[in-house]
Amino acid sequence: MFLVKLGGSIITDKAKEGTFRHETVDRLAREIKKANKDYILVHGAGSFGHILAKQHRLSEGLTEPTQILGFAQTHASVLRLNSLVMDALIHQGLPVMSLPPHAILELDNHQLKTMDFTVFSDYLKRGFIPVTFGDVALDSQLGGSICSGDLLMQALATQFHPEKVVFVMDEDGLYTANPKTDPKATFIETIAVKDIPRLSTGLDTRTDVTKGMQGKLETITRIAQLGIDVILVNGNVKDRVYDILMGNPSRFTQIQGARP
Ligand code: IP8
Repeated sequence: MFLVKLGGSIITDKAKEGTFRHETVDRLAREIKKANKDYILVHGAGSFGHILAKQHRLSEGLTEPTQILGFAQTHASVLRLNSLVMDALIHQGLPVMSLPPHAILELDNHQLKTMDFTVFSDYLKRGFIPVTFGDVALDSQLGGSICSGDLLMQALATQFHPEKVVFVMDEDGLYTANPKTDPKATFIETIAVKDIPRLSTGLDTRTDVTKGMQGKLETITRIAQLGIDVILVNGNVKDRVYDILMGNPSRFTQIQGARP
């Protein structure tokens, strides 16, 4: 099984609230269909989630009554994004079933407390493709907070030990420094998970309540420490996702999972 996350920066325009990247998602859905693997898919919230979540300070927990409506509005917005993604996948003939995180898990101070994994395995067994996404969720310490797609990737990788874990993003992969700000940044094709802490990426400055690239590196490290290889690929370039899924040569970063 392949665990694939379509990042929020690839399926939405992160700078413009509620802007869906139709053509890109349609093409990615075609590539996923063409590769014809077993999948669990996860997608980020992009500008359907992060702007509202930041506005209502949802990652700090629910402390004020006004946040309750903001929480519901954020959920409604990510559901709209999810339904656009589901439409694109269904249109390609992929049998996707949406599993909204807030209904199947609980957090405890931002960490996963409980999650229903059986619904994922039951759908997989019957030939479906489970799809889940960055959402708001109840949190036993904070009342409510944010459940990022990256946290879901980590939980699902731990539970299912997929053959490949793929993060589809708007960069070719990892660089020795932040390529958006440092012209001397060089591209990394392969890196062992133990060498990840030496990278300095610089923080992504766009609105991202779940810590941007720095947070992603923490997630990737935890997944690779399970002994699973993690691949980062640019979803803006045609056929890269298809090639990764097929094992064809392409441009991407592979983080080698810890070897015993
Ligand atoms: O885009 C964040 O999920 P992510 C979810 O995967 C919300 O980090 C609601 C902002």
